[in-house]
Amino acid sequence: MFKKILIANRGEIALRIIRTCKEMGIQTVAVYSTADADSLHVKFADEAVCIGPPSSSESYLKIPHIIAAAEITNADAIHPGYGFLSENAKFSKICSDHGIKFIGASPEMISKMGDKATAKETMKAAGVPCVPGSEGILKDFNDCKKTAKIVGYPVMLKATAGGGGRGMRAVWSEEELLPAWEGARQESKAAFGNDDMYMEKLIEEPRHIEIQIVGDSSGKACHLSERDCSIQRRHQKLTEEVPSPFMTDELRSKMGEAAVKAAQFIKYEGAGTVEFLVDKHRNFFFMEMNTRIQVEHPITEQVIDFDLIREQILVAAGVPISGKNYLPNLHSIECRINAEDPFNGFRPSPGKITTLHAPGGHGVRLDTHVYAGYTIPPNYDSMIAKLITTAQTREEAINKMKRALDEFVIEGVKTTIPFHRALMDHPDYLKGEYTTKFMESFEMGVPEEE
Ligand code: MV4
Repeated sequence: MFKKILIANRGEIALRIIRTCKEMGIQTVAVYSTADADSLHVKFADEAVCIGPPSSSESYLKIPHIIAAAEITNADAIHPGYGFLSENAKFSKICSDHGIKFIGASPEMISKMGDKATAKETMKAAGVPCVPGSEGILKDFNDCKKTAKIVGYPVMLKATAGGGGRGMRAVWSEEELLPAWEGARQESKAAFGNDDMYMEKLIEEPRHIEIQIVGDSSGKACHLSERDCSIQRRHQKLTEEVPSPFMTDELRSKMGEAAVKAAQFIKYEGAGTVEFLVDKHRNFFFMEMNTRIQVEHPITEQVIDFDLIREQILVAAGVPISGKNYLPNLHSIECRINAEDPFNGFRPSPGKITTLHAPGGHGVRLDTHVYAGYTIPPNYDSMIAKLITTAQTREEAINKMKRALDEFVIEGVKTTIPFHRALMDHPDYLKGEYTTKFMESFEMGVPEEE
């Protein structure tokens, strides 16, 4: 087992990893930028190394600084968390070249699943349902036009180096195809240095339902049920829940089986997530595979009483998994609390937190790194807390979330707490009737008097 793990991340996920390491008796090393000198992950770790100035590119993304921190502290493993270098094949390779265990996927796996057209062709070969579309990358515009005719409009053009909605265009008719093709390729070239595109039939008003999987070095894999992540704004998840209100036992078993088949086919090691699009007829289609721990992992942990970070560490240390699948027997909801103003286009609202009262009580979990007196730096992602409630039924979990949000006091900065509180009163949300289109029609009321 590892003696010392360096956490190459910040904020709530760094704290989350440090907590599990402490419970496992593993020493921890935090890395931090000068903007995070007062951050809790620095205070909670056994050791801490400053790796650079506030900008991510000069600190949390600076591979030589992170490797140097691991070497001077003699860490034998690195946990990348999510975001930053968590799905960077070069970083995974450099870790193994330095004899440091990367607690995540191999460089080959990251590259394979990171190339979306390759990931899809791999899943097709594994027998996982995929959206009808092009055979891999489109050769040129003629191929694009021909393929669209065969697939039939509307179609979705996607950048193979993209993901998370970047470099993607919905095309409803042939007239729109050329500008969409050129626009998507320019965007993808600029963002990823790669303008290869593939095409899919557009699935209208889909739900985003993902399956958590774990695989080990012996080739065993299992699933830990689904998470419904359909409520997103500009491809940013806002709230997630398990079980999905759209799920049936039959659909869960089919999606779980497909996800495990995918993991076994690619010999996936570690924790991963297979994302699916689900249409209104409950047909499901492979969308993307993520080779990292995800922000929303706590709702899965809550319904099956599991520690996913611990699982990642054990698998990375070569400990075999049991291989049994897990079905949810509770209901859990996560609300992502961001330092943003929901009454002004969710614009970021960094600054000093002057007052903080954290919610608590039975079935309430708060994963956060912030505290009264903490100054939220403007340099990073705006998420400051994840509020998770768990209960026997969806209604009880929603009621608990309402009560917890009403208790949650943060002053000094704007937050999305009022948005989540309004969401918990929205009739369609309460009925569990929502798709990825939900936020297009969601309006915030007027703010309460200060
Ligand atoms: C789609 C789609 C409809 N049809 N593919 C968005 C980001 C990336 N995960 C893929 N996405 C989509 N792919 C086909 N063939 C609709 C989306 C989509 C979406 C998917 C999941 C969650 C939110 C979304 C918001 C807009 C579009």
